[in-house]
Amino acid sequence: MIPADEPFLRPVPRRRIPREMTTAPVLDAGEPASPMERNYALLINPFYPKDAHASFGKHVLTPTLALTSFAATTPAHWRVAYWDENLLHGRPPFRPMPQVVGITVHLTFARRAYELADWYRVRGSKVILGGLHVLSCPDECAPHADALALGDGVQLWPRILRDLENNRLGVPRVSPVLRDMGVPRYVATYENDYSNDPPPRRSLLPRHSFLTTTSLIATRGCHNRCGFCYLATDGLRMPHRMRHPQQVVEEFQADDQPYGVFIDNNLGSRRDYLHALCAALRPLNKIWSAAVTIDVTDDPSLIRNMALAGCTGVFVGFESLSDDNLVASHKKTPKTSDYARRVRMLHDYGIQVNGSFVLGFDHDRKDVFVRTAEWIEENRLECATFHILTPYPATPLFRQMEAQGRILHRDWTLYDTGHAVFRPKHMTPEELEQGYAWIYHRLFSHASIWRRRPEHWQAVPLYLAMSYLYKRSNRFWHLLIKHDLVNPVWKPLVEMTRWRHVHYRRSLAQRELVIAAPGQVVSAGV
Ligand code: B12
Ligand code: SF4
Repeated sequence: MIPADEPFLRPVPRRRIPREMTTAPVLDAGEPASPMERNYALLINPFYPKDAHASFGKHVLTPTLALTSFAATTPAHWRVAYWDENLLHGRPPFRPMPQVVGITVHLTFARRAYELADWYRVRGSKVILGGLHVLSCPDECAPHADALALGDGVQLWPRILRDLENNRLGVPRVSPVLRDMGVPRYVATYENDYSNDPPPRRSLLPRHSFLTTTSLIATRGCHNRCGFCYLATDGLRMPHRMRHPQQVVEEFQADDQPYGVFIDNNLGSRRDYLHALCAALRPLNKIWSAAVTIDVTDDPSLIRNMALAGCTGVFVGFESLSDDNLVASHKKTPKTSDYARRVRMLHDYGIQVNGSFVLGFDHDRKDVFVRTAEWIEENRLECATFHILTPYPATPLFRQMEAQGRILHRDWTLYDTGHAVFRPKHMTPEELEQGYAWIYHRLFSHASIWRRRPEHWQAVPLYLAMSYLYKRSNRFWHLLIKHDLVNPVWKPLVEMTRWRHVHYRRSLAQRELVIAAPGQVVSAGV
């Protein structure tokens, strides 16, 4: 038993964090413009500061598909380059100057996106901003862009490039465009047939820099509508849409990596689809992980099929262990008293569980941190991810908090789920942050890692290797990222995991219910 007030007894020791993980590379204001290359597009994923409490590994586990998805629609006569500032290779290139710079914007790195946009615009490049934050706060983004992309970039990017080439950026006759404050806004919803989209252009990603370049997305949308989720953002219409399982298989094969990560909001949103996808993935003999809601365990045959198809881990948004919190946030989910049984079912099929928990809901009191940590340890969750409740702008949660006068500020940089940006009901913002720091500290401690070891001793050594690499090696991660060694260092472990899993699947195919877990190395997701 952990004493209920432990999180508040003494502050968690501050972790040393390399400057490169907290501070964006400098953009030299005195740098003159280089000559411009026509038909050259540079796509940028801006820098964001890393949270020292969590693992740096997650930043190179799952490359975002924001840029590669629409890069696939670039006409052949354009050259495209990709720059992720989080790979620690310095600031994005500028010699030659790109004709167009496309930047993806999330609220946590909006400020950096604007700095980059302003820097390139002053030197003659046309800057297009797109992404979640552009959709929720277009007026804020407009002064930093030559055009905004609101919604699905796959539909908008080729139109924008065509208009740009014809010097007609934002001329309504050519594209469905809204003009406002002088900045054209290109608008597209996500209601189209997703299976018509081309595969993302993963070849743009530096292969050595990521644990795997195979981020996959099979479906869009989610059957839930949780009030705190970005899917509840005003203006975001994302009905559930699927790619054909065969398309997913082809993408997985084409990228030629042993491990894939599904970044779908909820791969289990439609169970019949997930059954079909598993049947298609099974012959590949690859391994993968995905985010699902815990109700996938309503259907044990689905869990079995996931395991047979190579699923080694799931990222489950439990969000809270309080039914009251879940009801208040409109999450359709089984009773929390049944979570433990459901976790066990996943474990019985050799599937690791990375639980995601939101802290600071209105029914959370100061004991939430200890209760959550104890539950995670009791149920041996291999991994857990914590988020301070964050009211994203333009969501029902934001409006509610604003109406109640509980929003503390609008410094989006701190809307990173590691800071309290609102006044919680039953504790102070400082206590919420202290509890958040404590729970990560607790879950990354030697004692907690040991407590959560798998029940089957054969799986323990690999579990420990994975846990120590992922959770206790931030200094090591920093060097791996900086020196492009992430993939070479992890590849043998990933291959070993895949090899073990293929053997495990063969024995599972013979049995109805599994007793022994195979002991994976690869963590279950972000
Ligand atoms: C992969 C991922 C990550 C990766 C990579 C992040 C990165 N920026 O490099 C990792 C694991 C590191 C990560 C970390 C975090 N993430 Co994250 N992540 C995702 C995830 C699962 C997939 C993103 C993706 O590829 N989507 C698919 C692409 C195709 O969609 P898209 O980005 O919207 O892009 C489309 C359009 O917006 C548009 N578009 C986008 N950019 C541009 C640019 C131009 C020029 C144009 C024309 C169009 C365009 O075109 C695209 C195609 O239609 C999403 C959830 C999701 N399923 O989207 C969460 C998500 C983006 N993450 C989220 C959060 C909160 C975080 C963290 C803060 C969590 C944490 N506490 O650590 C951190 C911080 C990182 C950060 N500041 O970005 C939230 C963001 C909420 C919000 N309103 O901003 C999301 C939505 C998850 C959620 N359900 O809440 N994340
Ligand atoms: S279940 Fe997850 S993805 Fe779906 S709406 Fe809720 S938080 Fe968003």
